[in-house]
Amino acid sequence: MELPIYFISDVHLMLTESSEEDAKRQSLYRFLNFVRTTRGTLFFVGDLFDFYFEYPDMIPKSYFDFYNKAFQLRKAGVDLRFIAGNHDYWVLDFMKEKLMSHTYFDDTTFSIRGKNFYITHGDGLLSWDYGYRILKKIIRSPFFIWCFRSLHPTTAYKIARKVSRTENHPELPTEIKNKVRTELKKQASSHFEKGFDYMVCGHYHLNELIDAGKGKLAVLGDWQDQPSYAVFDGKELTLHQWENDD
Ligand SMILES: [Mn+2]
Repeated sequence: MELPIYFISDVHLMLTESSEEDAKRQSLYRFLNFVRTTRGTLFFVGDLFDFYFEYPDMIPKSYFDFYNKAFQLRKAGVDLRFIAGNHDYWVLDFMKEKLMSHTYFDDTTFSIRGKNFYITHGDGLLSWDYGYRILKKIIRSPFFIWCFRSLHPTTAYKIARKVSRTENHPELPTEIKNKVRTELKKQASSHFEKGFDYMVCGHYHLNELIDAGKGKLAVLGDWQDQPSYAVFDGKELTLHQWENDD
């Protein structure tokens, strides 16, 4: 794996056009241009798309400009890695082989320059999230996927637009944020006890780099209104606000 290693998550590229979406994409593409100049590796740590469900012969057209941009990066030698999130788990060969160099359907780990990384999208991690873990099993099951794939794509995407609208998700209240942070720290500490130095996760949109005992936990932000990225330069993992502190 080539350095530097970048991590972004929860971009939630939308199926529907809007001025906010356009601004977000332009900001993302400026970031991708920047990554293109440094080369290295870029991890999309889940929920890159607000909804992505690929068919054997079809891909969603709303993301055409992103595909184009990502393809340019790959051609320029950037190693693109995709961790499937709860909004974009349903990828087939277009995403896995044409666009990304690696796709992960579960948590992944790697070691580089003596540092051990634990990477996860993070959905279903919270101890009280029982209902969600059951739902996760269902919507990732081959039978559910087979049923959904049997729907006409227009119908399938109509349902998905209703279910996965992230723009309506309010920011978490401070009290819940604190509870989530404490729980994630606990999870991270147990990984650090096993010898990991860094844990990177998405999903919770906290946009924070947290010291948790022997290691550091990056809970990435989203790209709705606080674009940020984490980067490992070979020495340490840092978190940056894109176009704010760069
Ligand atoms: Mn998520």
